[in-house]
This record gives sequence, C-alpha cells and structure tokens, in this order.
Amino acid sequence: MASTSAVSTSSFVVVANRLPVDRVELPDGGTDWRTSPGGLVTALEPVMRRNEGAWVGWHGAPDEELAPFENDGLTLVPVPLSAGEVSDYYEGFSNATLWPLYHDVVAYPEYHREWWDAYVQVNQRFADAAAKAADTDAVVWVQDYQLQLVPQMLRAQRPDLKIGFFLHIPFPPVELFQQLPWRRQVLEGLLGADLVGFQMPGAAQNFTRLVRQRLGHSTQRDRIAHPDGRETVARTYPISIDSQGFADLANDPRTVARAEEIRKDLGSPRKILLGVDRLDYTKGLRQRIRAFGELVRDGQVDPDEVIFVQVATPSRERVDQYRRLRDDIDRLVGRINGEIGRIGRPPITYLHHSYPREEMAALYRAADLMIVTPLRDGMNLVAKEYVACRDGDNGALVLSEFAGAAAQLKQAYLVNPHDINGMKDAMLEALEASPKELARRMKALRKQVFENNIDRWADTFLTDLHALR
Ligand code: ADQ
Repeated sequence: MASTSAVSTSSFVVVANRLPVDRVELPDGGTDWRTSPGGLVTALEPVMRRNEGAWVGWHGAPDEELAPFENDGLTLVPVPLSAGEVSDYYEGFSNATLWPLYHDVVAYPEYHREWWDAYVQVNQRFADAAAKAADTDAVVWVQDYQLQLVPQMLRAQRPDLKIGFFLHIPFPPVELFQQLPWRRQVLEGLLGADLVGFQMPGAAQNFTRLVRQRLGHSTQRDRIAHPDGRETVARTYPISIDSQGFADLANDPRTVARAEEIRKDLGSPRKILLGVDRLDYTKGLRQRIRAFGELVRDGQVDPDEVIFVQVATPSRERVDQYRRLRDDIDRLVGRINGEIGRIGRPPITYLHHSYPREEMAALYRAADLMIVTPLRDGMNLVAKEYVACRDGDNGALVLSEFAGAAAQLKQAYLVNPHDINGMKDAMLEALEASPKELARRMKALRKQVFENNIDRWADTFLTDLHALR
C-alpha cells in the first residue's frame, strides 16, 4: 500500500528519469502503485532498504504534482513534468537528440534549441529534488542520459554529497559527440560527479578524451583533475541481471509447462528462433528479419522445421522515427509471411506486445536460438536473460559485436548486424551445431552471467564511490 508522508532526508538517493513504480487501477475505481519489474530496482532495493534510501523520478503522468510517498517500504519522490516538457525534454532532447547521437547516429539526431532549454529546466528540477531529499554527506546515484546535467547542478547546491553517475547507453566517439551544440555543457554536467560509470572501456575513454580536448582538464588513465583540485573518476561497470532470479523463474514448473505449450502452439517445430527487443531502430530488427527471410526463401531453412518468433515491445510511439520503424517492420514481416508462408504456418510470428517476466522466461526456455543483433547497444540485457533461463547446456546465442554484452559473452555466435550474409551463416552454423559444441559455448556463457550479476554491478560501483575522496 502506498501512503503519503512528510519525507525526511536519506543517506542514499537514486535519481532516475522514472520512478520504479507504475500506477494501477483497483477494482473499486481507486488507484495504487505497483513496483515495476526491472533489474535496476531489484539491484538497488536492498541498498535502499539498508540506508532508508529515497528514489527521485517522474511518476509517468504529465501535468500532475504528487507529494513524496512510501511504497513497499521505499521512499519515492515524484518530480512533476508538464505535457510540454514530456514532449521537449523526454521525447525530444532525450530520445530524438541524445539517443540517436549516442548510438552511432544510426538515426539522424535532431538539434532544437527549445528542446535543450527544456532539458536544462527539467534537469534543474531533478537536481533540486535530489538536493532536498539527501542527508548531509549522503551518496546520490544519478542514472542515465536524460539527467546528464544533474551531477553539476547538484554539486553547486550540495558540495558535501558523494555523487555517482551511470550511463546505461553507449558514450559516442569524439567525432560524433562534437556535433552536439551543447557538448561543453553536457561534459561539465557529468563532471559534477565523483564517479562516472560506463558500460564499456571504450565509452570511458571517449569521455576522458573529450574532457581533455574540449575542456583542457588534465587526465591520467581513469582520473580527471579539475582546476579546483577536485577529481572525477571515469570507469567501466558492465551492468547485468538478477541471474538467479531469472533461473528460478525459468525452472518453476509453471514456466516449464508454459514453454512446452508455446512450442506446441507453434506447431512443435524442430527449432525455434527468438528475438525480444523494445521496438527501437538501434536493435537491428530489419536486418535480422531480412536475414531469416532470405534463409527461408532460398531453401536453406525449411519453414516446416524452423520458425522465428519476434517479440517487440511498443516503445516511444510518439517519436516520429519509432512510428516509421513500426510500419516498416509490419510491412517486412507481412511481405515475408505473404510470400513464403503456408496456411496456418507463417515462418515469422510477430508479437507487438509487452509481456510479464514469467512469459518472457517461458519464451527464453522454449527458444533454441536467441537472436540479438543491435546495431549499437550499451549492454543488452535480453542476451543475459536468455542465458540465465537455460537450464541445460543447450540453446545458442547469436549476438551482435556492437552490443556491450559481446565483450563478456564471447562464446556467443558473434555477428556484424550490417552483414546480412554473415548473419545468415551464423544462424545456420548455430542451427546445425552439435550438442557438444552448443554445450561448450553455453557452459561458458552461463558461468559469465552467474558470476557477474546485478548485485555485483551495484556493489562494485557503490564501493568505488565510497572509496573516493
Ligand atoms: P534497453 O534498450 O531497454 O535498455 P535491454 O538491455 O535489452 O535494452 O533491456 C530490455 C529489457 O526489456 C529486458 O529486461 C527485457 O526482458 C525487457 N523486454 C523486452 N521486450 C519485452 C517484452 N515484449 N515484454 C516484456 N519485457 C520486455 C537500456 C540500454 C541497454 C542496457 C540497459 C540496462 O539500451 O543497452 O543493457 O538499458 O543498462
């Protein structure tokens, strides 16, 4: 049950664009909050409970101001956004400027001064809310690309705080970042943190190089020296999942039964290929669907034996590029199924839905081959979730070299998603691999995913942050 209370200050504060809760309607017409499932909240919940932590974020509805409240023992501090701010700060600057720019410009980033103004204004509001929620000498952990100015804005008000920042998406190479008309402000914003965390070593290096070149700060390996004697450290913390949680879910008898049912519903094919993504142009859906379509069309894969299930969660549907992508994928799947499908047996089953974790785990269990082919991805948790959900040493992962996860999941079938023929070869190789070969690869993947879980990620970051200064 949620209850409103006057908030006291906390010694540990998380700041993220969204609060980790969704509003649900009750049968009596009232509403309540339900914790949204997700790795970040799973990882941070124990730390929050130990420290009576607070989470600062938007609650998801525009033009509504809410007082801080408690939910499930966590203190939540809602930050209001107007409808105009959702459009300019969130859909605009965050998702139509920064998102494509930081993902290698795979879509064209738009630069609008009014979007930037909204980004500054909203970041200031988040910083003010965090400053109010944090105890003296508290630790504040700011998350992701929507809030890159918060560290500096927070430090200006509260120099006593220990401030960490983690970027969940890639940090672009110098040549691309230079496009941003507000590049200096973003770098300075991040430098308000004591520790800036990235998914990949290359991202941390891009950042330190930019700080040296553009701001003239001296740097030594992962340390950046400020003119006032302060220091910021830029390091790599590859994020992970609650591996055991996913394994337990996948091994639950209900999930096992559901996975069998899914196989049956799909006509008990010899092999099931699976793709699971937010419907996003960075995820390489077009390339992957084309590759599979060609394999079937050219007779290299028999659609009576092998079928492909693509689950795509609706995402950012008010942003133009995403609307267009949705139409493109609908058309592409329709064309392939129309050309080579038989009655009741489409080669591609396309589901444009979000599913509960139980259903995701059943899908992962049912799939013989997981296809993860982003053109660029900070990490990609789907790849790790799949590995965690395999109970035996079977199944195979086809993974893009351009996902952060590729640096850790080296025994996957690694592919360049721009190379359609290369992807087709990898899919065929994985489809035809011997059980021994699959087991060799899967054993190594599972070891990686279970040794490096989300708790370890959060602990390492927070231990490093505490040790600084
Ligand atoms: P995302 O771009 O959202 O995350 P990803 O890491 O794959 O990408 O996480 C997606 C999550 O959504 C997974 O937990 C997955 O299970 C879930 N999901 C996908 N489709 C779903 C569906 N149809 N129904 C229900 N759940 C679904 C960003 C970065 C990534 C980085 C993460 C974490 O872009 O690179 O790995 O943050 O830092």
